[in-house]
Amino acid sequence: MALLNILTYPDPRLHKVAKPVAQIDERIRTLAADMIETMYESSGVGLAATQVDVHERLLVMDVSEERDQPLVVINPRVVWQSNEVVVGDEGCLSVPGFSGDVERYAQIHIEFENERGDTHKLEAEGLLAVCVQHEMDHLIGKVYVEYLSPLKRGRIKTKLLKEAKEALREAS
Ligand code: GNR
Ligand code: NI
Repeated sequence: MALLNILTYPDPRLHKVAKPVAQIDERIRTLAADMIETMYESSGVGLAATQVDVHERLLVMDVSEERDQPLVVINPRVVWQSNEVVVGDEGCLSVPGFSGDVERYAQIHIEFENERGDTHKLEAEGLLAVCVQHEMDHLIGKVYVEYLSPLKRGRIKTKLLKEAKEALREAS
């Protein structure tokens, strides 16, 4: 098991489009286990491979209170989404210290493979539905800040760039 480095916005690698996972093998199972460990360590409810600089269609989630129900989602496809939408305040491990309102489908059904290669269907609502959409956005290179106003996004970008520069200066 290993903790992985999470990319921080506005890192350009967060905008890369992930390719399908071609083969569900030990490399993918190890990556998924490391992503789950990293997600728990960071107190996140989800983590997409894009955020750890792996550009393959893989994400992990756990919205349970007890943090004991990790889900590994490989090659997800949306099979149904509700007409109903919800607006909620979202955060992202790649955008530390900020949050903002985003509109999402209230319910969404996806199909995917798990780490053993079995096909599953997930019918999600509530936080799980929001999280699925947030993570699937990461896989197409989209970060939630792109849904915010240019003014708010600009402020976030400037502050995070400044923090990254300060961290570099302190490290030297
Ligand atoms: O931990 C997370 N919390 C969260 C809260 C509201 C909407 C989406 C999320 S996902 C986020 C973890 C993360 O950045 N996943 O990509
Ligand atoms: Ni995120």
